[in-house]
Amino acid sequence: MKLLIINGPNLNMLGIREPNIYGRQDYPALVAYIENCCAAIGAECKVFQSNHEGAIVDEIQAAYGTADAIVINPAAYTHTSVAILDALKAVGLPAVEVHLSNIYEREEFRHISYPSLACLKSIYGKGFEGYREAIEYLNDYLKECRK
Ligand code: CA2
Repeated sequence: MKLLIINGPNLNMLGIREPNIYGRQDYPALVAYIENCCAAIGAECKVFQSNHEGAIVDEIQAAYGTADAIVINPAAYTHTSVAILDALKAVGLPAVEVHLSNIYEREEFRHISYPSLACLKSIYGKGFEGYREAIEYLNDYLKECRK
């Protein structure tokens, strides 16, 4: 399985502030965690982070024909981006949305997720562990599809 993992704006700042919401570990620790999860199930992965909506759209489009599935934490774009939703719909790859925090227990503006409309599943409030759950879910899902 070839997985594309996308992290949106400010996730590269993890560990610097708001440890009560996002934890104490930094972004390189998240990347190492994701790579270990993928290695454990024999999956290939590319981890991409950008602070720019268009760059995220470009990366989703580039996954068409090159990746089997997408894990995405669109960060703040979750709550605003129809462009990311449309890109996910356009490529039609199985996708899972992940959030470190429980967006439904936070400010009301975080309760809306546009990309979730193109995702098989949304995982939130589980910290780094949410990425493992997403990776394993997609691995099982693709195995089922290939039967
Ligand atoms: O809980 C999540 O994973 C979020 O996607 C994180 C986003 C937030 O806008 C979403 O509503 C939920 C924020 C990304 C990281 O922001 C930081 C803020 C302060 C310090 C470090 C990172």
